[in-house]
Formats: sequence, C-alpha cells, structure tokens
Amino acid sequence: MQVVKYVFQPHGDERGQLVSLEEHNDIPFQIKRVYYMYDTLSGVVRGGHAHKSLEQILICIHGSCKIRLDNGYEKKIVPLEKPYEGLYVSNNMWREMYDFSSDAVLMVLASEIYDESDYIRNYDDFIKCI
Ligand code: T46
Repeated sequence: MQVVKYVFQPHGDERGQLVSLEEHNDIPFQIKRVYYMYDTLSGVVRGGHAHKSLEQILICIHGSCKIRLDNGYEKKIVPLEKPYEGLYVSNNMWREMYDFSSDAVLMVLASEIYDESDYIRNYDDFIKCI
C-alpha cells in the first residue's frame, strides 16, 4: 500500500509560520467540508470505518496522533505530528485514529459534505466491497 503524505509549504517569517491550502493546487479535490477534533481523551480510538466515495486529507495541526490505514490487504500506521503534513485517505480505506496527545487537533479536509450513507461501518461489509 502506498501512503500518500503531502508536505505543505510553510510561509515562515520572523512572526512565525503560515500554511495556505488551495483546492486543486495543494489539495487534490474540491474541498466541500472541513471538520476537526480536539480534547480527545487518552486511549480513545476514533474512526473504525471506511467510505464508499469520500476522499480526505488529515492534518494534525497541533499535537500528534497516529492513523491506522487498512485497504483490506495491507495495514500501515502513519504518525501525524507536523502541522505542515497532510495524509491523503482515499475511499475504500478502513481508518482508525488513535494515540492522540492531549493537545492534539486533527483537522480534516473532505471532498464531500457529510453523508451517513457513504460510511461503511462494518469491517466484513468493507472486505466484501473491495
Ligand atoms: C473520518 C474520520 C477521519 C457531523 O455531524 N458532521 C461531520 O462532518 C462529521 C465528520 C461528523 N458529524 C457527527 C456524526 C457523529 O455524531 O459527529 C459525530 C462524530 O462523528 P464520527 O463518529 O463519525 O467521528 P470519527 O472521528 O469516528 O470519524 C470522522 C469522520 O466521521 C470520518 O469521515 O474519516 O473522522
């Protein structure tokens, strides 16, 4: 499985850093939704599902966490700990987010608006779909 990690360009100066993300230039899809999670409790595992068509970029803009990706054949663990790195997560990819630091803010750029019918929440159903 190929892990696609984007390294964005920080525009740093004496005041600090700024990262700008433009759809199609920096992000390989039209951004229809942005959401983020914070105050994640120690030991929590989020996700545990795949999507039929949603594509996303996960950016841990503060703190750190780990992402477990599973395409049904292979599993990979990807640490996210830099605010200028983004992990591309395609459709048909089982994902779990875990090992959140207490200060972690995980921001997600999504190619579609929220649609519960796009979720595959049962692992056996996921395996049948791929
Ligand atoms: C994903 C991973 C990385 C909304 O109302 N709108 C939204 O856009 C989202 C994402 C969630 N919600 C509601 C639905 C639930 O009542 O927020 C609650 C928590 O959502 P969920 O349990 O799906 O969160 P995670 O962290 O398990 O998964 C999320 C995304 O849902 C999912 O698409 O890929 O982050």
